[in-house]
Amino acid sequence: MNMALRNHARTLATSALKQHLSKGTISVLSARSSSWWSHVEMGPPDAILGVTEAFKKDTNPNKMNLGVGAYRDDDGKPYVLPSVRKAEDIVRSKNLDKEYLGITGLPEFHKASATLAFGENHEVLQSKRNITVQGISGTGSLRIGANFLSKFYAGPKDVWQPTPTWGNHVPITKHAGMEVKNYRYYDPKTCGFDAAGAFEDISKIPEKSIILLHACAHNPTGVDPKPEQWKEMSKIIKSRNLFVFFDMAYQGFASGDIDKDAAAVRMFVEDGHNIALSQSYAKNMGLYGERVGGFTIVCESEEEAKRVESQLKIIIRPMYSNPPISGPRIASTILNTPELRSQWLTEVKGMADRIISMREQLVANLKKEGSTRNWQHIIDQIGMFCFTGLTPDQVAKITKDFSVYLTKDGRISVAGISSKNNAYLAHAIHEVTK
Ligand code: PGU
Repeated sequence: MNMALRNHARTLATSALKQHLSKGTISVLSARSSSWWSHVEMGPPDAILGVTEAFKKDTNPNKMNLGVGAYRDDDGKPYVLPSVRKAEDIVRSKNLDKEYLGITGLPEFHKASATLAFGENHEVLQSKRNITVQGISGTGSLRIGANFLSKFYAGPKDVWQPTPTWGNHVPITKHAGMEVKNYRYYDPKTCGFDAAGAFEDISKIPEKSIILLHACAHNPTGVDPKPEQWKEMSKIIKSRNLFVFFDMAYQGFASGDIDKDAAAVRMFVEDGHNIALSQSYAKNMGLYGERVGGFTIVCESEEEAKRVESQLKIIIRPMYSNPPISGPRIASTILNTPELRSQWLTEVKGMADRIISMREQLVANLKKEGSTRNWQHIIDQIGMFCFTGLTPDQVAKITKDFSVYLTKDGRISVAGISSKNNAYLAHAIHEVTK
């Protein structure tokens, strides 16, 4: 309804109301005619998912969506892993029912997910001091964790997050009733990890606060600490007695090796941190829309884990009662069937390798375009994303002139590039940066 029409309707409604008032016949109906939601303002589009909405409207045949972190094959098509297809066939052949799961999800998924994170026969698993519940992918798992911490954490309820971090970390934390604080992480001068800045900031975080760490393939920067830098962080974090919450949304995507990518998580547990951990199977199994994830708390003992579990159930029950059943059946079939598991590992490596080769090609193509800028960070950064260093103006220009869509912070999802449009992207980047 346009403004004039709306005003006219309002005038009519007001005069009708006046008539009713004068006749003393005011009815419930006229009270209903005013809107409940007139005060609701139009919100901004989501910083990441909003890019896809804009992309879909573009009619340029050369358009590229490098906004959302979703893997594409070399034809630019969404990729369903063959191991996932096989697992689906196995699940279907069992003719299982679709009864509700328990509040914490599928039991065989819990163990498989925790084993993927910590490694086979890990002490934590053997002493049963972890509680792992199924979450609605990474986001839902983070949210379970945030709600639990908000309710039970005894220290300061500030969650210290890297600058920058995945955009959704902020509202997840705030909606759970906690505050966000930041520590230095990324150095725009080197397009790399600001180790000195991070160490200094972390060493000043008030004792017993909560710190959020990206386990691998940091989003949005693609910059991870080296093993010795992780070790130093673990030491500083221990000395401040901070509670560590790991977000592991890309296990396997950084190096192509699930064990290597879990090294930081395992090192922290080894160093005596009783961590919280969120896992997502969106990327490494390509189960995006199936919403498969896990949330774990490593406790002091089995008995403590039982108590924590009871409270996690109380948190989950009024949110969504119990989680979906199809996705975790697929994931646990892959993880618990040796041949399928090794097929999956090969496929994960294939995805990671294709991303790495897109990085190398992009840098080579930028050189071919005649760009004299230093693009080495495109190769050095890892995982799904590259923090290009494009300014917001350059991002606006590349989208307007070339229909290349990315987030305003200059992040590109390298997984969205193919060998067919790599040169086109290099050309576009060169045109807006030369
Ligand atoms: N944690 C991090 C660090 C992430 O990057 C993402 C996804 C998630 C958690 C949650 O993913 P789930 O799908 O809930 O498992 N980030 C992607 C996907 C789009 C989005 O923002 O949700 C991204 O493009 O940043």
